[in-house]
Amino acid sequence: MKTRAIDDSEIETSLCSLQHDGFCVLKQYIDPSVALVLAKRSRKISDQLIANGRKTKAPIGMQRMISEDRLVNNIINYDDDFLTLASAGDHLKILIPILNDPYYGLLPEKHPNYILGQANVREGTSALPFHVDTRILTKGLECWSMQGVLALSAKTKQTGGLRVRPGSHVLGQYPDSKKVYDDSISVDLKPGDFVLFDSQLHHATFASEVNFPGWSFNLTYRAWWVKQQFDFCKMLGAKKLKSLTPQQQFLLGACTIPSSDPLSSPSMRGGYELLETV
Ligand SMILES: O=C(O)CCC(=O)C(=O)O
Ligand SMILES: [Fe+2]
Repeated sequence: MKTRAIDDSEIETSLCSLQHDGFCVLKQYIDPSVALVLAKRSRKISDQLIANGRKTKAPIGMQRMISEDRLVNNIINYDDDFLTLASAGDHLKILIPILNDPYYGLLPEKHPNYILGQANVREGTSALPFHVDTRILTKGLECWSMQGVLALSAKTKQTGGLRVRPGSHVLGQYPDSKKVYDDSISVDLKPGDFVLFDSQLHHATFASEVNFPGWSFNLTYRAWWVKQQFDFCKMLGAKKLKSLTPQQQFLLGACTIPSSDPLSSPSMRGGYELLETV
């Protein structure tokens, strides 16, 4: 799965946008034609799961309203291209200064020490009201959770695209989900474009006005010490895990699994040498 290289100067400008606006857009991070293939594949995987009676369980709370949309949680479990996209590629470099624990200490320098929280595909049928995706909010630039939306189809106002309130990531406030904010803007994405944003950025989605709403690959990355929403290592199994690079395995949580051994060290973190035993 080929992603575009992101050089140091683009990392710098992306970090500036993230700091200032709470989001940045990587244009054509994957080839548009590849994105469209992945959109088709998402639809097919969703169809197959539904046909086999394996519908994703709905989220609890406000996000329940998207449970009727076509979505596949943990698409990385069904398709290796999505697994590679979630766990490798230069977008991970942009997140290092934001999500890395500077005191982790057990990995080579400049390797990510944050982990994957979620990796889902969704067809943007219904509108999501303004919300944030963290349970606690920090004021200012402090950030422990980042998200990515990789457009597999065009994502616009018409196709159920994303809207954000630039700068709202520093407010340390929850948005009012009943409000449509005047300072919000639409983040129009072409197939293959990738938006990264702070999970504390006030964001929403439009309701789709067309028969074929846009698909997106929605990713969450979090600091290593945040409880993982899914046990990806168990989900994928040892054989699949071992076929991946140490960095990919780390990202899936393989070096930060809570121990069930009462005698083990309470420091939940480890280096790549732990991978021998997972
Ligand atoms: O599908 C999208 O564009 C983003 C959805 C979203 O904000 C969410 O699931 O929290
Ligand atoms: Fe969200």
